[in-house]
Amino acid sequence: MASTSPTGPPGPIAPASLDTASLDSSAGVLWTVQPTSELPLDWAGIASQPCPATVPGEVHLDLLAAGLIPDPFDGDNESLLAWIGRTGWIYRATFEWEDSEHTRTDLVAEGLDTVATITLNGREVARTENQHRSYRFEVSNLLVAGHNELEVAFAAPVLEAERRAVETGHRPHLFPHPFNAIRKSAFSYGWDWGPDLAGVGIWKPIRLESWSTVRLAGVRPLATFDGSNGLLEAHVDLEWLASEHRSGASLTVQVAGLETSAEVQPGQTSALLALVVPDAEAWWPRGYGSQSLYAISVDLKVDEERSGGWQGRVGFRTVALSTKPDDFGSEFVISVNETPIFVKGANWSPGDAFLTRLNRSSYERSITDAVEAGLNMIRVWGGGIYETDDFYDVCDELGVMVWQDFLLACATYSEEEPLWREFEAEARQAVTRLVKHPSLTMWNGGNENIWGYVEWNWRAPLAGRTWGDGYYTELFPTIVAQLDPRAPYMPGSPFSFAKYHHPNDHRHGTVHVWDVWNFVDYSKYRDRTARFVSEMGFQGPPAWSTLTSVVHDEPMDPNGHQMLVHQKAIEGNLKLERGIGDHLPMWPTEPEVDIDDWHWTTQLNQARAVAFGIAHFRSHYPLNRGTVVWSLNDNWPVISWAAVDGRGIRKPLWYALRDLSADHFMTIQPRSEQGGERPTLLLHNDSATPWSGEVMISRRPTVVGAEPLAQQQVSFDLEPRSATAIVINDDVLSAVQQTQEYLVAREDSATAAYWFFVEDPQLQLATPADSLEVDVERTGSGYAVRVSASSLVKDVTLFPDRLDPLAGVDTALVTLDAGQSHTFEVSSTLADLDVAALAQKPVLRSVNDLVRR
Ligand code: BMA
Repeated sequence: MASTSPTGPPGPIAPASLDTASLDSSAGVLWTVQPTSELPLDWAGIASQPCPATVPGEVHLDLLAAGLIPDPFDGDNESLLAWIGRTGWIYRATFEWEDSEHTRTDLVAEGLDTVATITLNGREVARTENQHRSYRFEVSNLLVAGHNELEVAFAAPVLEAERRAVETGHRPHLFPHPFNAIRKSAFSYGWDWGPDLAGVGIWKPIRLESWSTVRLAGVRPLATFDGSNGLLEAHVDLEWLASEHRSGASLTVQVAGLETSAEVQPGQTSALLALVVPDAEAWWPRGYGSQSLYAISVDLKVDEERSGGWQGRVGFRTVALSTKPDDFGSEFVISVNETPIFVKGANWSPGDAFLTRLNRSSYERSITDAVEAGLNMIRVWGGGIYETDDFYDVCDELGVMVWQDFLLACATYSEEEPLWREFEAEARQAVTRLVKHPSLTMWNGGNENIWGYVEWNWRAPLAGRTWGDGYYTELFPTIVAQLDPRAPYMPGSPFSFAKYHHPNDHRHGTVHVWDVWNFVDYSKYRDRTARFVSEMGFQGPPAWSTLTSVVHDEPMDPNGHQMLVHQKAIEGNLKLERGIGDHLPMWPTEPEVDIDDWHWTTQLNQARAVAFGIAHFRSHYPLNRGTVVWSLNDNWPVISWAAVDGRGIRKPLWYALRDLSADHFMTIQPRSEQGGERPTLLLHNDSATPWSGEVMISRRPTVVGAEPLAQQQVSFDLEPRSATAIVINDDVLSAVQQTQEYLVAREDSATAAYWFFVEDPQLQLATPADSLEVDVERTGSGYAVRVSASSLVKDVTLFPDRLDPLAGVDTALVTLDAGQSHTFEVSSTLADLDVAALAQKPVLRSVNDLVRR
């Protein structure tokens, strides 16, 4: 059997003198996949034979492409197809090989999912057991001139996880499958938003690499910034062929037109080349400066002949994380280039249950969703994967900071072998591969594992067995300190950074706020002034067109069978209902409950709940330094916490996030004063320039009359990155009829802030027929829908996807005072969209159409 290479992943290394033969399908190699275990009777006749396969790819997608299985996302096909994860599969390919001029040939597999036995020409090459690693095996002596046969046999992923869980001893985890016993992404076994479709596949490129004498085995460029100069340290790893290293080699690094070289001795396996780039432009997160990126290349020469090369990109910047104690607890302040950043972030899980469908353009779309919502950070959550370089490239270019979890989530983990060595190997590879990305700002030990250990009754069933602490406090910090010393590391999320404090104590470090959603009303967000929220969120259904593309219950019902297949949270739809609480009229059209009202109300309530929380947290800036909402995206069509649904349609929550992330932000929040609480206007200027202006605070009638009942004009002058509170005058605050009056604060550059004295079910609102005029016009790119209000209309939102699933709209949740109007720009390529339908329910919605009087 060949041995693994001592050094890291193959990475983007494309040496000139190295012969590379891709074994991917795109290179013309024909692959098949076939079960190796007995299939359930229903499927034996259908899927037992070899089926054409795609590499990189996944077995579900191969069976789907061959027409052997239905779409796993549709209806209840998820459970129909559960046998795929209980089946072993073998991928086979034949390829032609001509003897290479080089001494050595390696088989390089960038990703195998997961427990695999690789065989070449009938002889075992290696066994692997980690989806998150890449592999290199010498196969020089196994290859033959002419016809070669390569096989990769995968163990059934569900059975293999179960078998390993028994072997390692019971380790508590959330959700049914013991994903914590195997190094395969946790979400693939199903999550509270994701389907249980664990499969297998050669999920990343696979190839043969032939080389002689010496090989560039890894390049780890560490780039920092000293205030004016860029500092580059290129750590280079080399692999030598023992028989051939009689002469040395030379290495050259180039960046920004500068160059440095070093001679390396025969057999020398590492080298460090450093360069200073004078007056470099720093890389900044968006909103703080530009995203300057510098091309870097590394060349390896032996006897004056180029023998290898590496190209990449770096950005010069520093990152620091302060968790120092203060009068309120422990702060959590991230600084880039010594500038504290206010974080407006979203959690990220893989964008498709089938990872190999993701590519640079799908990443661009999703990260653009974050950027256009005004976000500046994405947290790559520990139940997913280390994303491809495309993902981090896009973040580098768009200035989105990445908080990267190591891949552990919601579970305890064995610290014994084989897991310890697998974690070590995958973490080393991940840090080595990702270190070049300036967007990669922080490393985090894992998701909710420390919190779970402390609070979720895991200790008794663990019976003293290891639970993962060694990874968070020993292994990962050591690896980050060695390989990416310029990036902060934290042991977990949530985490308190304070001895003897509960890891989810909101006064210290990071907090995950999950009592709201699971147990209590969203008004409880105001019970804490968290220092930094790394998770909080609320569910809502996907767009109607997305939902009905996979749920075909007749009639559509929140508790229909297929609907519940697409709702994975424990008692999810009950929590949706409970979460509406007193905030919105509950199912207004009783007794004929209307699924359209359910859909609008639950989507609206999702946006409202999250907005309520984030506005509160942000109003406590600078005590609070940011919120990372759960979550940005979905991996299939599902009722979930995501702001953008599984078909890429922005839910109302997305539009709310955009308002909440604006540089100029206003909110009215209760602030205590003697004897009670007083609505107070808070302004936060999260921009690099001063914000001066005038804000008009008015008390207005909801229905009768268009004139303000009281007004207060205030001038303000806010420094960059600063906040202020404006006391609202008594006469403005004192509503005569709380059910018929409200406050609104308006300023030219900010979204208006509102204060209602009662919840919507008590609020007097005119019906849309009595309050809203709608005009629709065809435009070059679709339709303009102009709405004009004659009295208060709350949260006007358009759902053009109901008429054209590919349609989009620029704005949502627009509240209009009497006399105001707004134009929605609908993008649609359909020339014959039903224009009348655009102007009414269920496409055009508002709170007013939920209130019946
Ligand atoms: C947290 C996350 C995820 C989960 C979410 C919603 O626990 O870390 O595991 O999907 O809450 O329940």
